Amino acid sequence: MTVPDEVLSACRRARRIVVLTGAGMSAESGLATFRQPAPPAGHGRATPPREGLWSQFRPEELATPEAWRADRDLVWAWYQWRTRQVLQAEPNAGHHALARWPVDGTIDVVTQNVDDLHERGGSRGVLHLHGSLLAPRCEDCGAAADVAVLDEEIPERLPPPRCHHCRAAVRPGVVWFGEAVPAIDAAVDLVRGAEVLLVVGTSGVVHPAAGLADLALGAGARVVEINPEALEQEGRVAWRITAAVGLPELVDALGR
Ligand code: BV8
Ligand code: ZN
Repeated sequence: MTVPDEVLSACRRARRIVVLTGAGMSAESGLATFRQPAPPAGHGRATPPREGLWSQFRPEELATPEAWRADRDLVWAWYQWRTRQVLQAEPNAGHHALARWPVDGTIDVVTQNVDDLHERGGSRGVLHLHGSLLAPRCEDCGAAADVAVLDEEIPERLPPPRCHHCRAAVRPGVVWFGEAVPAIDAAVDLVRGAEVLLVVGTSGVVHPAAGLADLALGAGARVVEINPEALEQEGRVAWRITAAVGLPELVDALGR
């Protein structure tokens, strides 16, 4: 599968490129996406989907302040289980490709993901729109908390640790549904200055992140959807390929 000419020529000409990634970026590292069944065959998950209590919930039901206030032990255990999955996963060829982009100073990574695979794949200055599993913080004073993840099976309920400063509960360092997205203004500035927006592995359901592609189109940028699924989004170049196959091909072609 070769890189479509219009993708290659747009990336060759661009002075600034923003890459907006979603859960599909980490699918080939074995991490489950949000709205999809298991990753494509051959990309086995790090661990099978959780049976038992959590399988009765959709992520949107647990990833909210209401769920946290209603049952901190359930929500904390779910996030610890997800964090353990991330720590057991490795960056894939797509993460590594973005870190070796062949033209200096033209690429900024903005991710919806809460894993650290872009950083472990070598990217610097990654903008996390939805926070990070690796940055738990106090729910009251906001102090960063240093939390060791259990290295055995995570129970279905686990009381969150207490803040060293004020003794309130430590919460996951992510942005929940219904919470503001502090990094969105920085992401808007980056997208406004880009000639190309590569949208990799996102279903474009979650706002305000999903609005960045329309913002880019409105600013005259070329928007490329890198996704094995046909999303049929107006005005965008659809490159039906997975992240770990397409991004290395693009970076290799740009470097030739
Ligand atoms: C806010 C952290 C206001 C937590 C996450 C109705 C309409 C529009 C919007 C709303 C609405 N009702 C409510 C809203 C707002 C809401 C929202 O958008 N809801 C959606 C569900 C409709 N948004 C919010 O609440 C946001 N905040 O609006 O605040 C405000 C303002 C001021 C003051 C107070 C409040 C906050 C949203 C952040 C939520 N947090 N994550 C956690 O992770 O637990 S979002 C969560 O979804 C993840 O971060 C994830 O990244 C994100 C988006 O999902 P995707 O990444 O797209 O993943 P998905 O599975 O959907 O798709 C994967 C894609 O990959 C697929 O297309 C697949 O084909 C593709 N793929 C698969 N394999 C591969 C691949 N692609 C490439 N390669 C592969 N191998
Ligand atoms: Zn505190």
